[in-house]
Amino acid sequence: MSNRQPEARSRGLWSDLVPVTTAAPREPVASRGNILGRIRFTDAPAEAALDDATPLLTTHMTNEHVPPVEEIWRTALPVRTGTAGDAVFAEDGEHLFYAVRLGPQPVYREPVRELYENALRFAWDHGYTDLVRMWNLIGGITSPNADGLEIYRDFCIGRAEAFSALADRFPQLSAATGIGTLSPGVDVAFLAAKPGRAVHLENPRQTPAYKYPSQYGPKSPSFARATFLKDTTAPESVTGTLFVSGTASILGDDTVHIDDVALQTEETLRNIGALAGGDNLRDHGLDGAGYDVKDLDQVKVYVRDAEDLLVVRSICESTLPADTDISYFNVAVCRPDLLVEIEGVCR
Ligand code: 3EB
Repeated sequence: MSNRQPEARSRGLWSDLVPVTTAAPREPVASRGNILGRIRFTDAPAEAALDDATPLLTTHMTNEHVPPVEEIWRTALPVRTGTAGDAVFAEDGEHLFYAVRLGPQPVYREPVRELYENALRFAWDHGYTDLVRMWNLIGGITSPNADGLEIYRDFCIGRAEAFSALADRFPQLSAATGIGTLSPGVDVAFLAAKPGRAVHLENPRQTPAYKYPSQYGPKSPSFARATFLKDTTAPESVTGTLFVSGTASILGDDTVHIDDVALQTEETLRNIGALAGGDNLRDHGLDGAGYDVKDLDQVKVYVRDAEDLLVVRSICESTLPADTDISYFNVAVCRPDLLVEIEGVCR
């Protein structure tokens, strides 16, 4: 459990990854605050629901190889929660957490378009006009849908259609994760903020995902490589939180180090270092900010093959400080040749 978070934040958002136990988790002092939303990574999916009066998304992402964990997003501000159709949400006047589960579908395109349009309209209508972080947890991600199209590609079409329908309101894409789960269906959660604090970043080592060539699917994935959320809207402010998207062993648009999980893990960590480094932040107008890969915390590491868990873990543990909060998952990645994907948060 990381102790690196300051105790009080006036406008920030922070998260913890805590083990799921039958007893209520003991909360570290640094984690006091109000819960905005939770994502429970466990052994079966469930409808998004208000649980203990807070939004809870439950996704099937643990098996016998990894323990269940809960990601808890907190804020210092008072929170209002509610439901919107099948979705659950919480807002604190500065940030919105929204989560919804879409059950198994023969073809995902149309229901995903509808889910994303509803979600984006909800955020807009409540004044949370800047997307900050999206998670797309996709069952059977590299398996075919009822038409024979890979489910990730099918999903990407519906998501792209929603962003295109709402392009006047959401012209910018935020940090995201697109990753496999262990049950059919799609679990979506996102964080959004009031206008003026979010800056979206690309990676100098990677082609922007929205410009991927069509060999990876009829519609390119709709996400940025990272989003920096400034602590305040003051223009001179360069303090904030960097939300690092799911990052893989991709250079340009090519998967590199096919069949070599150790090299894929090291390349992924180099990609994160280049993305979060001071040069890249300066290139995106964030002068004075910048991180090292060692600053990555609340890390989620997705490993396709269970037999690779040990080697990935040993590389992550030797690269990141001992007090880093890291959780591992044994799930498929969105390209069959990607063996590992890593995401996290830098402050
Ligand atoms: C990649 O770089 C790896 O579709 O939302 C990473 C992060 C990936 C987000 C998404 C996909 C997504 O293309 C896959």
